[in-house]
Amino acid sequence: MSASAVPALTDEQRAEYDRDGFTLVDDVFSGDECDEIIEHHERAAFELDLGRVEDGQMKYRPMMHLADDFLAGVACDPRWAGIVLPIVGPDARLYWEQAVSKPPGTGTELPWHQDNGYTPLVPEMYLTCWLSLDDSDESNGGMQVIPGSHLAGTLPHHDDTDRNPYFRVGNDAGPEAGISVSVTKGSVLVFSSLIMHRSGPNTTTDRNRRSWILQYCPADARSALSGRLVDDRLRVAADGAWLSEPYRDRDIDLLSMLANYQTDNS
Ligand SMILES: O=C(O)CCC(=O)C(=O)O
Repeated sequence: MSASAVPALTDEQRAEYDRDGFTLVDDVFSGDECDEIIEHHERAAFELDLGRVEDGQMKYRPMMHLADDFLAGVACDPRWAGIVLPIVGPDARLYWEQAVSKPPGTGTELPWHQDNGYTPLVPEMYLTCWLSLDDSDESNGGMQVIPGSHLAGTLPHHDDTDRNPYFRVGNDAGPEAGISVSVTKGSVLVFSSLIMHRSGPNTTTDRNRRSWILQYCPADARSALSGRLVDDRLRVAADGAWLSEPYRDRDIDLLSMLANYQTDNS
């Protein structure tokens, strides 16, 4: 995948991110690039169907870059530099990535939560880049956010055992507590790990809603649960430079990675 430069966040986008906890960056990847990414997602060896069967389940695929060099390349593409460096700082890692697919008719909703309520770090503020692989809006299960909710810090999350043990809930309010953000194919909703967000059902009969969620954290971030450095994650930036050859400081620790996929604040 050849890199075409994406300008750094504008002053306006940066101010919006600080104030509201999110901003939108249009056209980071082309439609063809998104289709290629989708093809690779669909080859993932590991996937989960989340939600109740009777509601229509969504597909969830975590950490595919560990087994797919193409996806690792996209996750570390220099186009992320202009988004990641101004917010995360000069030394950054790819902390987590996952794909969520909601085909037409998927009734399963992802409840209000903060990303740091699922994959907690110290510092608690890191960056999520939600790449839309289809045009997404409220009708096909697009993203909703509560502007400014990142300012409250990490809130307690509880399991949503009625609907699915994998879901954790940080706010029991209804969808009307937030706003819907439409994101075109190839554009990126950039948001804080502390913003409360959710996604609703795909009520359409003919529009897929697929996303790839990539999270970047400071290079010296630690697991909030073990206290251990997450230096087994790919280092993508050092001293303000985006690295052409990302590296890990130690081998990926899959057990501790999975152990961190929960919170101790329920
Ligand atoms: O893509 C979605 O539907 C929601 C993703 C999300 O909320 C998350 O990854 O934290």
